[in-house]
Amino acid sequence: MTASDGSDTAGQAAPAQRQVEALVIGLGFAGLSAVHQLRERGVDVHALDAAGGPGGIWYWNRYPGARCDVQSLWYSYGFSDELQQEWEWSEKYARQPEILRYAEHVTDRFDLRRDCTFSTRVTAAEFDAGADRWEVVTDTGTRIRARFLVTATGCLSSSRIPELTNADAFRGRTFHTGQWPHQPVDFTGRRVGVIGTGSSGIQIIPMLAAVADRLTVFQRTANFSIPARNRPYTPEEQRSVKADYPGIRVAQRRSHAGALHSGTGRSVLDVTQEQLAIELESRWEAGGTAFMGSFTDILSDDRANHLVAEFARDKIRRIVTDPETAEKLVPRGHPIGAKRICVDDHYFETFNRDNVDLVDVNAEALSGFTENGLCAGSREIALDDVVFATGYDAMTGALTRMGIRGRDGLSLEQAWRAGPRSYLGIAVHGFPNLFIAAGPGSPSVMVNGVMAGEQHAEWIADAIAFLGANGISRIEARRADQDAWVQHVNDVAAKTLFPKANSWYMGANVPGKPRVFMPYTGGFNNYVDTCARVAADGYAGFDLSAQSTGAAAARLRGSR
Ligand code: NA7
Repeated sequence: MTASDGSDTAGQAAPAQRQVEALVIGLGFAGLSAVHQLRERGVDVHALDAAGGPGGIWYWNRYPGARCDVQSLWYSYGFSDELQQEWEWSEKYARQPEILRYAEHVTDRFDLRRDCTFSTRVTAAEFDAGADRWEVVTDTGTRIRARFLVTATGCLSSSRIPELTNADAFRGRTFHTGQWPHQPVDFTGRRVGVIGTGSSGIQIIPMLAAVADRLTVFQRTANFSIPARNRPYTPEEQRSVKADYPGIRVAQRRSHAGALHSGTGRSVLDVTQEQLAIELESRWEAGGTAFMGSFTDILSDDRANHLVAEFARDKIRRIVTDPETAEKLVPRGHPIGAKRICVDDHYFETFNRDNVDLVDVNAEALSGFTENGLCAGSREIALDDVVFATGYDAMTGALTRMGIRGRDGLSLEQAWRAGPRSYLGIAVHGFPNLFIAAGPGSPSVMVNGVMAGEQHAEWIADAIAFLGANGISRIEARRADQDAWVQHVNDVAAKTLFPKANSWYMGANVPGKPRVFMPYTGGFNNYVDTCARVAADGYAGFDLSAQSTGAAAARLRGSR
């Protein structure tokens, strides 16, 4: 087991046979928070993670240039005022090592490690309907029986490497951004290829270009990206946020995406061309995703979106000096923001370097490896290293690969064959006592990830504590309420431009994956309210029962 500094990390060895009230799978921000919240409520909890330490996505994504695109002072936990007061973020958009240090700090500060087992992957989880318990098996041979299963396996944790022929023949090195080695990798003087121009590609490409002899970028879809304009936080900025942190956390939960960007509150179509240009220019200069929050209808009106997209396209044409390369880099065919907007540090400028080439794989298809590199169209491109920045089987991949079987032997993979269906993104009909943190059907990837994870962890911990206190051994989402929620998720997505792009939000990046828009776009604020209402109504939309007679549940419902 290796930590960010290369040293071993300690966690508890999971006993070969164990029984707990709640088993948490995954120790990224949602899982860490779930362990803490459950423990605070007196629930006997244990947690597992396939990684050698905590941090989830920030444990795995150690590639050069990896950093967050949400402001650090917002991308952090609010459950402990001492924690948020004592932790100092160095930069507006923290780098991966700093975020990983934060995750490790939280793990140690709240003594979570004693309930965590690392380097252990769940290979099967079956619901024992006779006992109202999950029977979980891991790759280390451990078996754990748990009343409640809490998956916190991340939306972007199941990495994808496209099938390219002859991969075994390649004599160079290959990497995936989401499975980066723990020790620094030296690319100095090498011929490097990067496949993929999503957020990860856009972050790593400038870093590699600075050291490689030649960098060849293989692009399938040109992406919109806003300059990050990252910088150190000033002591004054830190002080002013810390002085009002509790208020800021409330405001984050009252916001659409868990961030506090203020927009103009106006439609793109209600302002003059000049006003539009001034507003977008100032946001482009300020940097970051606040650009997308400038007007109310960028993600809901085609005409509004087109005007903003044209502004961003024009920027690319101005930055990139070779017109042919610029045209290749200009995104077409999807609305700006409908694929996740990227935030960069001199990405487009990188293509002005003499040592950088851009290959459009639509024009020159990537057919496979040779001993010496990659074949694109009719040519062989000699490479020493190939970096896959090719993304993830997002949102469902980690869940459907875990061998989860609910009531009547139904596998989650089967249940979601036509696309994920859930109640609130938290629970699935047919899978009693399973809680999913940041699941499909919840705001998850549309929201500041720490906030989304923390809110789910709290809600799930409250639910489990409530069930325990009331002698309820089984909770299951009702089919009708799940259907209504799925319909609502689809309805709100249909009012946006998101479904118009072939994005990983839609499952479009994985061949054969059903095209379903997976996250909830109705706003974090509305979602938080809905979850609170469901809990206040005695977990409306769920069937609750006690193992032996159901009497406890009947008593409980009667008392409300
Ligand atoms: P993304 O955003 O899924 O990007 C993956 C990129 O890889 C994207 O440009 C893909 O093109 C490209 N890709 C995938 N498969 C291929 C093949 N077979 N050939 C060529 N190019 C390919 O993943 P990231 O890791 O960058 O970002 C994921 C999220 O992590 C990000 O949104 C942040 O939230 C953090 P495509 O667009 O599918 O045509």
